Amino acid sequence: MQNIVSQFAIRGTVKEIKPLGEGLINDTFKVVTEEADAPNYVLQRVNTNVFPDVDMVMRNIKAVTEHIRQKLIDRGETDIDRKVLTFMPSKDDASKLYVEIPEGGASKPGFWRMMIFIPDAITKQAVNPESSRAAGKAFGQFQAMLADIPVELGETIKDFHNMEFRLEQLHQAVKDNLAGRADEPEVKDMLAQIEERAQEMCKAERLGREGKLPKRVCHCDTKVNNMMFDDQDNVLCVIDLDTVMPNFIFSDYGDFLRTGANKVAEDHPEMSEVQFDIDIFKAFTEGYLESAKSFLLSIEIENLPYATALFPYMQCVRFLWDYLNGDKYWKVKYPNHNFVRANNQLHLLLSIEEHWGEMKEFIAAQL
Ligand code: GN1
Ligand code: MG
Repeated sequence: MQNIVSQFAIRGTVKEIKPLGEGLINDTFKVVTEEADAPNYVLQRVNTNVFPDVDMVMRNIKAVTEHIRQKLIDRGETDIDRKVLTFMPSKDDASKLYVEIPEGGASKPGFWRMMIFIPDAITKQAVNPESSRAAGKAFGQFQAMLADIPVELGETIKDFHNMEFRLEQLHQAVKDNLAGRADEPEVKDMLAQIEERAQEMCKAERLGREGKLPKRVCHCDTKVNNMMFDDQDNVLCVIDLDTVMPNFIFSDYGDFLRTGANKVAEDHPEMSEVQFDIDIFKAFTEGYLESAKSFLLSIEIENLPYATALFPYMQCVRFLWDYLNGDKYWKVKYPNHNFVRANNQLHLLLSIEEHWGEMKEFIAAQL
């Protein structure tokens, strides 16, 4: 790994390289440097099964981080290296933010990148109403800052949050039945619950086709733990930028609530404890609308309760798809881990459905 690091234009001498974080997709390490005045770094191997076009991913990230950096400078912000990610260029080509390393026996090389490690910052697995409000504001600002990005971003995972496509994938997985799990009674029950809601949940794609709903630059993975906070609970920046791409704004709003407003973790196995936290919903919505109201259309705002339901639904479909395919996409810790995750998301959806009226009223009152 020393050798990989040496291919980037970084400052300082490497003292130590150790695993970092709990990402389910990429492999992540912390690179500690000797010198007190040199930053530490994050080193990451990009999962090319999930992100086949690393060059596109890194071009998107370059455009996004440079655009945000310029906005922060224009606003007179200080401490900018903690407020936007800084990716390190390759030594061979300063315009390239990754290196390719041949891997013994593999047909494709490994793709690696490095970024500055943000000091004195934490990620959270759970939020309280106050940090949710801050997160809502930050994701709204993230979208607002990127509204005038001058380049068209690529779709790094095709049809990533396309509900119609995710349902087709699930139907295919049921047919293929690769892991022999499609006939389990719990799976059949879950499939029935999914089908009942399929039409309603594909509303965004329909509105998009009718030209009523725009795509905007979104983060598309706004889980609670993809945001860094300082020790005062202020949001520093948004991380995990691989999925930044044009999408319906429901993606960022809905995926945050899917994780932040679940009273337990997304793989918590005790279903009676999976509950939607309406206080988190309210705080996050207030923060989000505060920074996003100025550019959102009323059709986007009206459908925020739909977005809240959509993401647990979509994640249920995706986890079940992976379970049926034999756990090829997400790392699992035990054999039915993906089924537990899917069931957890379904229970979150059921709890959200009980709050439908309250969510609608709350949003109407913000306008
Ligand atoms: C993945 O990479 P990570 O762990 O932040 C996934 C998200 C899912 C999430 C579920 C590229 O996110 O879409 O919501 O797992 N990212 C990708 O935990 O598939
Ligand atoms: Mg993450």
